[in-house]
Order: sequence, then structure tokens, then C-alpha cells
Amino acid sequence: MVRLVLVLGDQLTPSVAALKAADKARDRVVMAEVADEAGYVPHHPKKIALIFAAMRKFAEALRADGWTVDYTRLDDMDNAGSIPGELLRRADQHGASEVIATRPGEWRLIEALDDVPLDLTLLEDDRFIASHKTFDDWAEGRKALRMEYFYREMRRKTGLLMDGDQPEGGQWNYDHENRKPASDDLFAPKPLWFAPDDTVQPVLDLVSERFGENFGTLEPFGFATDAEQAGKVLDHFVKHSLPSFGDYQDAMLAGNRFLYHALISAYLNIGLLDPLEVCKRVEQAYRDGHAPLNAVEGFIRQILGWREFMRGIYFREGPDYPRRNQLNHQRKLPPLYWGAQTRMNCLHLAVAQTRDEAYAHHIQRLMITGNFALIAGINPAEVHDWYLSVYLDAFEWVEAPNTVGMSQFADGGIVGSKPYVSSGNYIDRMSDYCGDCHYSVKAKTGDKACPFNLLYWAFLIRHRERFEGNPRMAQMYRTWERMDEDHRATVLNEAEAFLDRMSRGETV
Ligand code: FAD
Ligand code: DLZ
Ligand code: SF4
Repeated sequence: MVRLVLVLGDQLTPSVAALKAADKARDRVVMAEVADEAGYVPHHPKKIALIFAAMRKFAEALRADGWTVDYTRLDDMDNAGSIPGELLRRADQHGASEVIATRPGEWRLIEALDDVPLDLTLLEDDRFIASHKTFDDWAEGRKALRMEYFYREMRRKTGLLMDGDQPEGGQWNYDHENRKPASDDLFAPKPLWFAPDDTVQPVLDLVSERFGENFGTLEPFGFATDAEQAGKVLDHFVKHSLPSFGDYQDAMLAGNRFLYHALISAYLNIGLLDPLEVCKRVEQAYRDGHAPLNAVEGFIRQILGWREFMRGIYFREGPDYPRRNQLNHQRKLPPLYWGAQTRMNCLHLAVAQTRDEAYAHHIQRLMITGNFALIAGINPAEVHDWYLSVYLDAFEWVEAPNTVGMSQFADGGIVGSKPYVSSGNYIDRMSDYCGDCHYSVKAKTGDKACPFNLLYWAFLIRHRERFEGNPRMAQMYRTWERMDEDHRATVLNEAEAFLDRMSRGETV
């Protein structure tokens, strides 16, 4: 009897588990653009357009390869509106009762599929370098899970950047050579851009009509929407940006939104690029003498280390992970995150870039929008919903550990050993944002005091009991103790007053 083979919008890989297990001659592939997936958070219009366009192209490629594909467009009259609904409709249409699916990357959808009254086979998504078993075997019995040790294990397992049983160059990590600030005369290559074709343009029209009110600018739209184009983005990165990737990985410039970043996370996450192949390609650039070790090691660590580690944590921790709130932060996410006016230039620039590009690089996410939300005590569930909505690459298995864990410390220290918080000083050192700001990064108190300077200390004092004993944070508390008592009281009062103004809806 015919079986249905479910392919989701982030499973666009010809060798994805469900397709590997299916029979081209007798089974029917089911793909569907549905309101539920497009609406569980208010996704950035560029993200919806990327997924629908890439889904349509993938379905065509499958048909050309001999598969029978039942594809439902969002505006089809009989669209059931959800993935389970579409499976039931197609099962009814074809008299099918069996479904083969690759495990979705989000607990919400895994649970929804479990409830579908069909005979469902859920296969592990093996488009990752570490299987669940590899991660769990490594994690088992450890007191704390630290990415650096997992990463070393993965280097040994894959042989990437290894010299026998030793790390290439003698060290596992070359970050001490990275993290240089950038100056605004820095030349950085322009991202590769693809003009909308006959598949992309109708999708843009549909998304504009149906999701035009969502936060985010739809056009211009120049993303890759198939594996061939995504491969060209990778080639472009390796050729032009990789050699400087390490040096300027953490830098931020108002006039350059992409610097030397790869811009490939969304393509990896929806299946247009394969993580191991990307790492091998980048390693080859080092072996060929095209890129230095600090850049190549730093880049491979992001994919082989962080990306795989985050996935391991998400599935190991279970469905409640995204709603954790260990620091009990309850303040509402202020409207400035959705584009309302703010006098803080760093936040203004990071949010405007997010609105225009559906992209911000790691340090903008971690040390501008994430840092502010954390030191302002914003409810991490609201922060999580924001990150899941606004970025092109946002899928819960990777977004939640980054936001709830790394950025908001709401998991109590599973992803990171200390919270990523900083005063304005760090932002000033790594960016050119502060020069054009209403506030003064040098001012510690007073009307012009940089809010990061106030909130940083207020955060540390609010959570003193939890963090004071952390050896990596002891120095911060010693610095606080050395400050004059009146000054300390002023800092805390002004921080409180700032947060009150923000919560009352005043422009801050
Ligand atoms: P590059 O800087 O060029 O890095 C290369 C690749 O490494 C990326 O494409 C990505 O696949 C991988 N990578 C780098 N850092 C991480 C990381 N911390 N976790 C996982 N993979 C990583 N990444 C997502 O893919 N989806 C998300 O929803 C997401 N949400 C984030 C939320 C917060 C609060 C933070 C701090 C980070 C988040 N990240 C997320 C990680 C990181 O910011 C993005 O992967 C990166 O900015 C993507 O841009 P790029 O392709 O130019 O990356
Ligand atoms: C993100 C997304 C969107 C916007 N739309 C669809 C869709 O219409 N159909 C679909 O199959 N998948 C979509 N996706 C991706 C899913 O939300 C994703 O598969 C789950 O969140 C699991 O990662
Ligand atoms: Fe941001 Fe403070 Fe710098 Fe202004 S002065 S850009 S608020 S860090």
C-alpha cells in the first residue's frame, strides 16, 4: 500500500532520513505550506519567503528525480492549515495509513505528530555530525557539560584539524588571536545576492499579502533558495571572507552589517548545506594555505562545536527547556525590540539591521540585544519568542539553547558557566556604535550615563547570592566593593529609575 513521506520546510535534503527510507516507485512525498507553521510565532517575512521558496524548488527537484510529490501551497483552497491536518487529508485522499517522517527539530511539532492517528515511523534526523547517541554517551556522568570538551571529542572523532592524535598547530583553540575590534575603513566583501527568479517572485507576492504586517522588511530579497545557490554562498565565503573570519569575528560596525561572517546558518538549518562538508571544505582552505589556522579553527569550532552542542542540549533537556526561567526575570520585552524608538544607538542599530536583513551576527545577538535583555531582567520566554521570530536561521533546537541558555542564563548554567553580561565598555571596544549615541559610554551615572553601565551592576547585585561564589565572576564583585558607597547607591537607584521609565513605555 502507498505510504506518505513527510518532508518539512527545514528538511530540504535529498538524503534526509524519511526519503532514504522510502520507495520512490510506490510512496508519495507530502510537503505543505501551512498557516500553523507560518504562524506559531510572527516570523520575519524574509524567513517565511526563504522557506516557501526553498520548499517549492525542492519539491520540483524531487519530481524531476522521479518522486511523486503532493505539494500544498498556502493559498490552496483545501489546505488543512497544519502538518497533522495535511497528513490526514492526504491519507484520506490516497487511502494511506502509514507515514514515514524525519524527527522535527522542535518538541511542539514532535508532540503534534505523535498525536496523529496514523501509523507513523519517526526516524532520527542524521544530518548532524553527532548523533543523539554520540552526544548522550559523551554527556553521561559528567557534572557539567562544557562545549570545549565536547568539541575536542568531536575533533578526535572526525579527524578535523588533527595532526595524528594532536590538535593541528598544537592547540585546540586559537581564540586568543581572534576578537580584534574593527575600524570603519575595514574593507569587507559584499554578500552574494540572487535576484528573485520565477519561483521566488510569486512567493514574495504571497508573503507580502499574507505576512506584510509582521516585523521585518521583505524586499529586497536576495537569499539562496536551493542547494546550488547555497553552495555558491559557501564558495564566496571561503574565497573572500574566511581568511579574516577569526580576526574580526566579534567586531561590530554601523556601516558594515556582515563583516567576514559566512551567512550560511539558515542554509545549514534548512538542509541546503551539510555541516560536515562545510567543515571539510574550510579545513581544505587551511591545508591549501588559503586561510590561517586561527580563522579556520574558530570557524570549525562554531559548527562542529557550538552547533552540534546546542542540538545535543536541546534534545537532552526536553520540551520544558525553552520556558525555563532560573533567574526569575519577569519584565516585559520593551517595544524597542519591535522597532520602537530608542536612544541607545547599539540597540537601535542591531534591531534595525534585524528588521532589514533578518540577520545579526553572533556578538550583536549575544552582547547587544541579549545582554540588554538579561541585565534589564526581561522574561526569557519573551526573549526566546523574539529570537525565534526575527532571524532567518531561527529553529527552536538551535535558537532556544542559544537564547534561553547561552544568552539569558535561564537554564541556570547548563550551556554556559557564567552569564554573558557587560557594561558599555565592551560594546565601545568592539564597535563604532557609541560615538553616535545619545548616551555617553564613559558616564557611569547621571542623565547621560550609558544604560548598560547602570544595568550591568544592578544585575550583578540583584543576583549576588548566585554569582558571587563563581570564580569567573569574583573579580567583578571585588571591583564593585572598591567603589565609593554613595556612587554604588546612585548606580542602583538610577538603574531602577531607568527600568521604571522603560516599563512605563517612555523612550529610553
Ligand atoms: P558565522 O559567524 O559565520 O558562523 C559560522 C556558522 O557557525 C554559522 O553559520 C552557524 O551554523 C554556526 N554557529 C556559530 N555560532 C553558533 C552557535 N552559538 N550556535 C549554533 N551554531 C553556531 N544560530 C542559528 O543557526 N539559529 C538561531 O536561531 C540562533 N539564535 C541565536 C540566538 C542568540 C541569542 C545567540 C547569541 C546566537 C544565536 N545563534 C543562532 C548563533 C549564531 O548567532 C548564528 O549561528 C550566526 O550568527 C549565524 O550567522 P553566520 O552564518 O554568518 O555565522
Ligand atoms: C518555519 C517554517 C515555516 C515558516 N513554514 C513551514 C511550512 O509552511 N511548512 C513546513 O513544513 N515547515 C515550515 N517551517 C519549518 C517548521 O516550522 C519546522 O520544520 C519545525 O519548526 C521544526 O524545526
Ligand atoms: Fe550602547 Fe551605551 Fe554605547 Fe550607547 S553608549 S551605543 S547605549 S553601549
